[in-house]
Amino acid sequence: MHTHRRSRVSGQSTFGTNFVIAAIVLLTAFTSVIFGQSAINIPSTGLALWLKADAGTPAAGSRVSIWSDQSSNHADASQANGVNQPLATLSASGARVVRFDGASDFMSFVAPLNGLTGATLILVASAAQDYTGDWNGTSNAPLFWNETAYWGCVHLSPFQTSVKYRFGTTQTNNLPAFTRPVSIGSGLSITTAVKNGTTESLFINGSNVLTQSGKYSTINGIAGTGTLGRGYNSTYFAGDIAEVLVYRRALSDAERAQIESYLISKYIAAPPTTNQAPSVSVGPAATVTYPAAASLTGTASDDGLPNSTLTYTWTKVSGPGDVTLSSPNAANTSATFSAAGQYCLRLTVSDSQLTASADVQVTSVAPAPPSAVPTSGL
Ligand SMILES: [Ca+2]
Repeated sequence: MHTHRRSRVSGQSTFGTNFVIAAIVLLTAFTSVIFGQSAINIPSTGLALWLKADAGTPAAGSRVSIWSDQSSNHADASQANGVNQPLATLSASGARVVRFDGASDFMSFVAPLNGLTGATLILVASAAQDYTGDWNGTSNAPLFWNETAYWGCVHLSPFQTSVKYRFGTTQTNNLPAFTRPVSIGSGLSITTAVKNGTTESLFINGSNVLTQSGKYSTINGIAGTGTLGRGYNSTYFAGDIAEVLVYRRALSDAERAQIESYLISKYIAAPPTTNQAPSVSVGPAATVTYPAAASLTGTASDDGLPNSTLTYTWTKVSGPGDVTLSSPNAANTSATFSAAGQYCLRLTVSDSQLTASADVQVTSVAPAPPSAVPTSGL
C-alpha cells in the first residue's frame, strides 16, 4: 500500500511534489555503509532502490519471497508465488546472489521513472546463457520496466556477448547496444547505464564502453513497477543478480566511480593473495670419478610469503653407498660417495609452510683398473 502511494506521487499531476521530496533528501548527502573492513559511502540522494544479495535475503538455499530494499524507500522486491520465486545462493566465486531460473522466476518492485531527465541503473549480474535481446533488445532483460507506450521500456541487460539497455522515451529506434570484444561467459560483471538529459553512457566494471547523444531527454511511457528476472513479453532471464542500484538522477562521474569501486572490490577484484610454494631447480646431471666429490647447485625462488626466508635440505633418494654432504642445508653443496654407482639426490626447499623439491642424478664412476702387467712373453 505504501508502494501504491509512491507510484501515484510520481504521476504527472503531482510531479512538483517530487522536487520537494528531492530537496529534503538532499539534506542527507550520504548513507554510510560498513562492508567488510572498510566503510564506503553510497550517495543516498535520489536513490530509489538498492538490492544486495548479502543483505535483505533469506539464507542461501532458500527461495526468495522478499528481497529487502536497502534504500530508505522500502521498495522491496517481492514474489508471493512459490513457483516463481528465485533462489538465494552463492556464485561460483562465493558471492551471495539471487539466482533466476530463466523459466518462471521473477520479482517485482516499485521504482517509478516516468518524467525524469536523469537516471542511473547499476546492476551486478551474470547470465547463465547468452541472449540476443529480441523484441528490440528488451527480451530476457534481468532488470526491466515494461512500456506503457511504444518505444517505452527501461531495461539493462548485460548478457554474455553483448550489453543492451534502454531508457525509454517513446523515441523510435532507441536501441543502445554494446558488443563485448570477448564473451564474459557466466561471470559476474558490473554494468552501469547513466541517462543525463539527451546523453547516455554505458560502463562495464567502471570503464566507459558506449556514449550516445541525441536522445529525447525525458523518460516516458514506462510502467512504475519493474521486474527482476523477466523481460518483455514474459521472456525470462537465467542467471544471477547480486546487487541492483537505481537512482532517479544522473550520478556524477565521481559518485559513479565511488560506487563502482565498492562493487569491484566486492565482486570482481582478485581474492586475497595466497601463499604459493617455492619453485626449485637443481644443476644438470653430473658424472664424477670415484672417490671425487660432485658439486651440486640448487636454485629456488618464492613469492615472498609468508616471509622471505627459505630453508634448503639435500637428501639422498637412492644409490648404492652412503652420501656425505659438505653443506646439506645450503643451496650449493658437494657430495662424496662411499661407493661408486648411480645416485639420485634431492633438494627440498621450504618457505616454512609449503615445500617443493627437485632431483638430480649423479654417477660416481669406478676408476679404470690399473694397467695389467703384460703377461705376453713373461
Ligand atoms: Ca611462498
